[in-house]
Amino acid sequence: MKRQVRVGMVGYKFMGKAHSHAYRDLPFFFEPEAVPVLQAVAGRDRDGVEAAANQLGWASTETDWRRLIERDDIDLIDIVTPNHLHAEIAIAAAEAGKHILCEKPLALTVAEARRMARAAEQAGTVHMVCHNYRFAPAVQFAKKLIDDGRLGRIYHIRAQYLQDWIMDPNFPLVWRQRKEVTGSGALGDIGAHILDLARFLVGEFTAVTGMMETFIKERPQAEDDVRGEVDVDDATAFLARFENGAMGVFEATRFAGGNRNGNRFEINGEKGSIRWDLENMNNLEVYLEEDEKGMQGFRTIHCTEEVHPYAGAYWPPGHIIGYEHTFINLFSELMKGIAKGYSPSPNFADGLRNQMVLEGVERSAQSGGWIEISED
Ligand code: SOE
Repeated sequence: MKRQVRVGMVGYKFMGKAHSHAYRDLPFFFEPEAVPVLQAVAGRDRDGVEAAANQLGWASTETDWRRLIERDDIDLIDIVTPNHLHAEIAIAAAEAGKHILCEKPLALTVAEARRMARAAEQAGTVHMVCHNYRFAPAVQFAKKLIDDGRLGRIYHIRAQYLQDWIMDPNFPLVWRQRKEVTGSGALGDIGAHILDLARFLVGEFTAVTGMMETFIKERPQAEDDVRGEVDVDDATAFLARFENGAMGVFEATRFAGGNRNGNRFEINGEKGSIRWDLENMNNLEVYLEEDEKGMQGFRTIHCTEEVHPYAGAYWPPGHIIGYEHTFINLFSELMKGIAKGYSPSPNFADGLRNQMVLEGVERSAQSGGWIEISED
């Protein structure tokens, strides 16, 4: 009998559905060394969490997440709540000896992230942050090309995460729009993703300088129509320096009309360049200086072959996969880590480094200067 990992998930909305789907479909495509079991899902609203459990396939429900921490039939706590609850739940889970998967960004602040990372390390349990986009086969293949030296010295990364879901001034102050719940707006919610991709593909940040903007200053409250102040950024743009001397240009906004989920990057090196776009996620655009003069240009690599990481677990070449499969791929690594006793990257140490860059951009936007991102 394969080892089972009994999951207790806190939350059940958008990420709750993506995570539930990934746990359930993982064994279709991978021979996981540890098999996830949808043991319990927790949510404050009894009717809501019971309906979610029925739809998503969870064996039991709790209306207080603390019960999941107390239960000895739960091995892994999966945190898919709004950001302000991440630290309390993760630290309690670590202290109870549970493994932990936490949605991004890890925390509201560097101080919280540091406490979470320390608690997880002291517990000796497995911990990961759900930066799912690293696990698109094309992104993994980009990492292989870079690590194999195919691009040579890296000069540039320019990354954007463009959305447009709150351009209506009457869109209410949902939790992703309230600093006390989310920490920051576009910066921490979607900027965190492109920061993680930059750390994965280029390396560690050493300094940032940036700006943040809130275009619409007041919105209706989610529970009534009284307008409240918006205290988070609608958009951010910043520059970065990396340990390896590369330069970074980043932009994250929820006001790029027409871009529903435009998570994209281009990396330029001495020997070539690569480009990736989530909205075309199976493809990697590759340019190589070594190509014959007159025949040079970006070529499209369809990352659906055995040679492309994770792609071979799904369908024959050319049968593409989607957003939800990035979670399955990440979860295959999580199950491997739990079976073998290590925390695969991105783990809480990565989450802390990510939080340090986020906070650096916020401090720079206030001070106007460059902020050093030092070793923790
Ligand atoms: C924002 O709307 C959001 O849901 C992010 O919170 C997710 O992390 C991103 O993957 C999609 O957009």
